[in-house]
Amino acid sequence: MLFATLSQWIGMLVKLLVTGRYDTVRMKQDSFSEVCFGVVLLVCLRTGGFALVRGPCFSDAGLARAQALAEEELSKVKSQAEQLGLASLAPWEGASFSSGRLDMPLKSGTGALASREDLKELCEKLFRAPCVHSGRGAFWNFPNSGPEHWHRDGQLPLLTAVTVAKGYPKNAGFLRLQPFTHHGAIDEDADSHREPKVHAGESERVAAILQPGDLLLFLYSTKHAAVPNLSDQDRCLLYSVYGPENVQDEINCCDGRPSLKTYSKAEAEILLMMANALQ
Ligand SMILES: O=C(O)CCC(=O)C(=O)O
Ligand SMILES: [Fe+2]
Repeated sequence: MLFATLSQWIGMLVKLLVTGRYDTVRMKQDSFSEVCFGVVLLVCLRTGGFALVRGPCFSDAGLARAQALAEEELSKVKSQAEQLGLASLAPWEGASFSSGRLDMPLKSGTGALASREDLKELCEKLFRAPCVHSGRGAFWNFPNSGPEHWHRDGQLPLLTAVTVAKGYPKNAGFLRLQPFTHHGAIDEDADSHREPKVHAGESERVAAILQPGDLLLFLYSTKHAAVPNLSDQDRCLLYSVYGPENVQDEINCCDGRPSLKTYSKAEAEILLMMANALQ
């Protein structure tokens, strides 16, 4: 696909734009360097608010290293929860925005969670500013997680890059995204917390079902949903955030929100009492 002729590229672009099918772009491992490919990605992101690149975009070793890191951190979170007597309140973190899921930011990353020059360059074109790899982590979605939760990550000029290191069943709760809902797009006013109003002319959701090494790119302002994980596997999305040097996500990133790491035993007891009272 990378070596397609110009007319094939134009045909693909039209197909992407007209049919809203974002799953046809393919790339060679570890490289976006082809000019055309970068242009297609930019067009997808600017028009639709996201792009799904069929991989492998990361090496197997890089995926395995990142997955191992995410699993190691998850086991630390679990043992912290046990020490605080909060194990029954899975998935344990104040950082989890809806039941049965966990956004687990990481301070540093390796393999598929390390900084990538091609993603930085893509971001620089997208935001027309010098960009950095400003955050990374894992979105866990556990079996029987809570109901669909539509939202935007915010209005900051930031780009999230997501991949998976393992093959999961289709019903493992992959992200849904609503095209044309990002900042400046036709449906930028679409209600962040409601499902797409298709009868009112808004676009239908697109399921980002990822195979190992695929790459999903989406803007912070693109409306998307966490959905229930109906499989029996812990679904782990490995993510990185890229954006202009001076733009930091204070709310979602490492130090800016409640975490088990900051709870004292006494606070944990209060939390447990409150949770039990709510049940
Ligand atoms: O885990 C998911 O499926 C979605 C996570 C998400 O969108 C978020 O934490 O903002
Ligand atoms: Fe989100």
